[in-house]
Amino acid sequence: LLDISWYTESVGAGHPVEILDRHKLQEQQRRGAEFVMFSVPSYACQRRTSLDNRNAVLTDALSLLADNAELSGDEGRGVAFRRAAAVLKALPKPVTDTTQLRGLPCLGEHSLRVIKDILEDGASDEVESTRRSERYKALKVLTGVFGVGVKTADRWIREGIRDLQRLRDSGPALNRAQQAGLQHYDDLNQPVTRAEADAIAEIVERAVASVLPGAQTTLTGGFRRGKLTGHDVDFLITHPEEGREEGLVPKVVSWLESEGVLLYQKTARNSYLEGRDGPGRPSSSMDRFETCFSIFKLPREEKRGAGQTHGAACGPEAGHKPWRAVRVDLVVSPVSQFAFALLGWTGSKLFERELRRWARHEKAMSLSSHALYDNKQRRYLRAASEEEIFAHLGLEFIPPSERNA
Ligand code: DCT
Ligand code: MG
Repeated sequence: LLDISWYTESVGAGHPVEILDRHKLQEQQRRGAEFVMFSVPSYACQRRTSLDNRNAVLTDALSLLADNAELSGDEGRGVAFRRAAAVLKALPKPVTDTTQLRGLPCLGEHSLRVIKDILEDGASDEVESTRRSERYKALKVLTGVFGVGVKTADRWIREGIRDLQRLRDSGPALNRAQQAGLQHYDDLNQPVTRAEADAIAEIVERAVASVLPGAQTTLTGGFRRGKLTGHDVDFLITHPEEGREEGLVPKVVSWLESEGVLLYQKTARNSYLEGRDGPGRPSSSMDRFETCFSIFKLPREEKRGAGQTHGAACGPEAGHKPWRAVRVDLVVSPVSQFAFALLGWTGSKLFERELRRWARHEKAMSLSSHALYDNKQRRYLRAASEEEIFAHLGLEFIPPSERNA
């Protein structure tokens, strides 16, 4: 018997429950099988979730149902499936029997049924029929176009547009982002590798260093969590002197454009100085940083290293163009907000959501990518590092590589 009372010493309001199912245990022990009971705290930000997922078959299935719920506009159900998947991602061993899951948080009836079906039958009918459904497939393809959200995809489907060929042929009005998304569809749906992320980082660092010496560029998003691939590359840029970072994005964009690096870009000015609600409580969940959402033209590996960024210089060879399109997000933060921005942009998305939920419900605080506000003390809590933010929140520090919830 391996009793993993995992994380029971964890801080805060996690309520680990350990239930021993004696009959099951005895039976399993008689058969010589290893039977493990699991126990985890309820918020993902109280747990360590590495990339070493022992329950990928189950979490893939639940993630597909989460995707489907989100694509159907049901965010609540989507989050429920994501939370369930995140609990399984945090388990140190593969689940072999649903009785091992008794007492675990966030596993609703629906998720448990799916898990049970997969453990007992090898597959869940619901998951497989969703995977095969025409509507799900069409929504996946259409929202796979950069710039296309669920509402647009849904409207197109109602107009009879279900695939890229129809989208190209029937020619509905596309905005600039969607045009670029359609044009570079294949590239943008091919995972970005760590080597490509590093090559992009080099370009971004050169751009930033030449327009604002002393500015610092940090790789964030999934790559900061140690992922080997991503759907884009995320950067956070700051300068040690408050205010010097202002207006940096347009300068970086000009530099990148003059080097022929950009296939598409949309910049936004910062807006955290506007409004009367203060930086900790933005009216929407959107960040208010200076940002650039872009598509880079990255020379293929064999073409890199020669300082060659004008990919057009090498003609397409037998259908193999010498560059590829990569989504890149640049975010600029004043140094006073840097720790919050870093925490907010490192993800995972669920980890971020759980941090904010923990702050609100357990600590009466409002956390954003800009600040942390204590609703009881009615003041902002400053932090110069991620560690300080976790400390303010009464949470054990979780390093980026263990925020893969
Ligand atoms: N983020 C967030 N809320 C959003 C958008 C982003 O909290 N609405 C945070 C969480 C992750 C980070 O920003 C970067 O976002 P993505 O690039 O979408 O996520 P990722 O973890 O980097 O995933 P991928 O590896 O696929 O790029
Ligand atoms: Mg990313």
